[in-house]
Amino acid sequence: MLLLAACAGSGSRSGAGVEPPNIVVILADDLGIGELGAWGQQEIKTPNIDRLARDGMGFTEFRSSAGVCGPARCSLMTGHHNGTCRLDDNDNDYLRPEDVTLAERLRGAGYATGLFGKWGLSWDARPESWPQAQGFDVFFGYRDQVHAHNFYPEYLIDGTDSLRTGNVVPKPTKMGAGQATVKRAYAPDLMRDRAFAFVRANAGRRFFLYWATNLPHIHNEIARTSPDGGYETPTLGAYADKPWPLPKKSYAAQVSRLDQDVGAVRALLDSLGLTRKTLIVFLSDNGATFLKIANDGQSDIAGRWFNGTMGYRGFKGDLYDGGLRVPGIFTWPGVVKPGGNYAGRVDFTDLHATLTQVAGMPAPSDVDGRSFSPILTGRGGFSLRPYQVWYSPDRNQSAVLRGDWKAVWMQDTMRVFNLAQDPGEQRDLRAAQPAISAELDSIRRVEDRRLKHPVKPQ
Ligand SMILES: [Ca+2]
Repeated sequence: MLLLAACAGSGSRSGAGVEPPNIVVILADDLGIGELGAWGQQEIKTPNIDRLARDGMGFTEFRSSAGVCGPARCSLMTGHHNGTCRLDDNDNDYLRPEDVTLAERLRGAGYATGLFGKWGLSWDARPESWPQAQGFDVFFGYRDQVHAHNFYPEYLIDGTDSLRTGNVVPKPTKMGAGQATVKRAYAPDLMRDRAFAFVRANAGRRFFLYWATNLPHIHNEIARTSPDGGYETPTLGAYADKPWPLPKKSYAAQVSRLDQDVGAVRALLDSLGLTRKTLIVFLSDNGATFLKIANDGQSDIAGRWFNGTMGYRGFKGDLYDGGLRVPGIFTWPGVVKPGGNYAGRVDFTDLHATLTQVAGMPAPSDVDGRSFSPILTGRGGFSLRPYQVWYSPDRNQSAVLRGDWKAVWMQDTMRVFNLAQDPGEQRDLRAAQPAISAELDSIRRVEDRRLKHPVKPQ
């Protein structure tokens, strides 16, 4: 890092001298950072993701841009923080033609672009917000995030059409969610097959694979009634004989299934000779879930089963770090140094600029995020954002992080924490640190004036 710091300001085209790679973004859904062996997990086995981390760089201060999936994905795609994104909460808006997505930037640089899995940034009545209108050549999966709760849906979206799966959902709820009584096809299998076909078809040119799996998300609608507690998995695998309640076994099996998919895509890239030509990014969209599972034998919060938040405060949906801290792994053999860690603070907001620059283009200046591509390539200068900011109007929360100081507003109560001394955000120092509190408050007021969806006066 000293070397990089010395180079800071020496130029923005960090990609110069490095052939732009294929880009594979694997985005897990509600996976807790503590549920990976690479972050200390002992009970769930994730050997492939752990190996991916060893072969590349793990970020120790990677955060989502939101506590829930829609605004996180919006920041990833458009490079704005979740207060200035088109969506600042799930489904409260949809992408417009004037929104420039990462897929559009990469397609402009000659990449084939494919999305497999969950989109979550459109309304069905607004085709201009669908993946094909937002930069993706190929799309297969769920356009709607509620549809993606169902791992055995009756249909998946195939381009602008739909594919019948053979599953039977007798009482479908919103957007094809509901519980299947006939389970013929597991959506993660179908999406993996299509993702791999996309890689094979584009092996001879540069491609961007956005693999936004719904693993290991819970099936919200049946979470409180189904014997499996809502985690839909075709096999319990290595966990079948564990002395755990069924939903806990099912959840572990889902995480391991995700891990197998990561191993499988690496094997595919190896077989095609693309390993050194491909950057793999592994992320989760938000922290471990807050849901209590009725049939877990103890009715505990699922995100606690495997210490999914690693002791950070809160869960998915919160702007405390339990909702925001996610794994960030960047692996590009021959370019990204293996086994490295990076402790700088970045979040999903920075991915659009970073991956645009990795693809050989100048980092865009019309976004909130900053490129950290030089951290990956070791070339060029960079500077991180001076502060990070989060909003969640649905939950009446916001947060600002600057240096080691983080302010969290919940229901208009401001609390201030020093993350270096108190990573669990337990000791409110607002009264003890009036100058710092005032500075954080002034940052939020500046960002309040930029909000895409201004907060209504109370
Ligand atoms: Ca999620």
